[in-house]
Amino acid sequence: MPQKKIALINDITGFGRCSIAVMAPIVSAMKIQSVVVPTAILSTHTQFSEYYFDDYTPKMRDYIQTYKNLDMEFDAIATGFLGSVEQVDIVVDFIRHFKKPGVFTLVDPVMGDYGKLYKTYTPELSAKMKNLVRYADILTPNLTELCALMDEDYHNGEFDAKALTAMCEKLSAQGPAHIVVTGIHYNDKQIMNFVYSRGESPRVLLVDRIGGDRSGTGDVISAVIAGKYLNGHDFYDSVRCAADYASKCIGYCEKNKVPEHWGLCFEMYLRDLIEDGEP
Ligand code: PXL
Repeated sequence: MPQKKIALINDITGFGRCSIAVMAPIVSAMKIQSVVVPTAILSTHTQFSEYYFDDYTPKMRDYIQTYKNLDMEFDAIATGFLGSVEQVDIVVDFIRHFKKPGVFTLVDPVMGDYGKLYKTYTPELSAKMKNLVRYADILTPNLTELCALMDEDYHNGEFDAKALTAMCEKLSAQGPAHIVVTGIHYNDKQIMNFVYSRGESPRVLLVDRIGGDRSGTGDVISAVIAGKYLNGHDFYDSVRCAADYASKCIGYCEKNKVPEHWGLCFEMYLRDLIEDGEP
């Protein structure tokens, strides 16, 4: 079987274990070839008090053009952190060009956390992100991002299953057949992932809550979902693997007192992601 390829449209951040620095090794562990399309280059992620941010927007069209000229093909496209309004148009164009039948798109609408949008998120960019939803087959928002996409108040993160289902149904009608709302604070001991697939009853996946929230968790989760789904697992199973993996990595970080902004020590468990089969 030819090796599968995934285009990762995301930022390159030097320190802090997020985006491509996390996603590329994770999908590689699952024997998938990653093709990086950078959106920005940062020295650290934006949760640090200081970071260098180089917006890659002006270079992206020329960068992508070579893939078009070379008739490059991908099996999946995963998008993450986007740094400018124009970038969303570039990403939409990329998807329209490369999303042939059978190719799936995972959109991680990286916009914010804990009820707040990131500093790089202008209202224009936030509005634009809503356009991208309709190109997604899989959407992986956290609760903050779900609320931002739906123009809903965050309500201190308190939503019941009925409200979550209603929001997912509305979003799904715009495009994505599969949605997982990640990292919902369920109680003091557990975190909930709300798994919605169109036409099916939503399912809840609870994982033990270990310590505080850690940046980069969403990137680890969306990478595992993309890889597992591309390797033929169904959506729920892909999310379950992702939640278990993230949980294990967080456990290691807590045990070793790794600062919360340093991301997840995903390197420690990469071996667990290796899929059986040749070679
Ligand atoms: O993990 C999400 C993410 C990705 N990329 C950058 C970020 C963040 C979250 O803060 O700052 C640059």
